[in-house]
Amino acid sequence: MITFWTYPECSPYSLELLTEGVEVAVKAFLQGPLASSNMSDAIRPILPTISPYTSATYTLISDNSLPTTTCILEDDDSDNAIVDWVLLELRDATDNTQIVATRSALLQRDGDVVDVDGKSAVRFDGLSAGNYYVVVRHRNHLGVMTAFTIWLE
Ligand SMILES: [Ca+2]
Repeated sequence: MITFWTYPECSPYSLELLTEGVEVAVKAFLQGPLASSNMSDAIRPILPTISPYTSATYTLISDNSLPTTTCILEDDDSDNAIVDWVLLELRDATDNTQIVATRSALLQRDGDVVDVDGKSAVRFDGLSAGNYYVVVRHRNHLGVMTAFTIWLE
């Protein structure tokens, strides 16, 4: 599978990787910052460039150390401005208590959960296509899990 990572606003480069993995396109809204149809990005200026989800308080299975950039966090792109970090978990299709993979990701004002480039669907490298439960967690909100498995590739 081919993955493109681009950071057009900050540092214009792209990197092509040949890796196996699955992508997750999730939409979520946090009740705290929710205002009408979008969320407030009021805390965006103070968000860290590294994930706040650490192994001290969360079960982290996959590489969780990918940082974003201050440029992405400073980008006031209306509906796509970053609201906060979230933690995505993929769980086993036959036992949803078993976490298969984790990734920190960014939440946009319009609810899109995106990768650390601020735009792309979140990618879990090294996983085979298949059915997974998808969980979205946030440090100040209750986590949510899909009611059924979702086919990811
Ligand atoms: Ca969006």
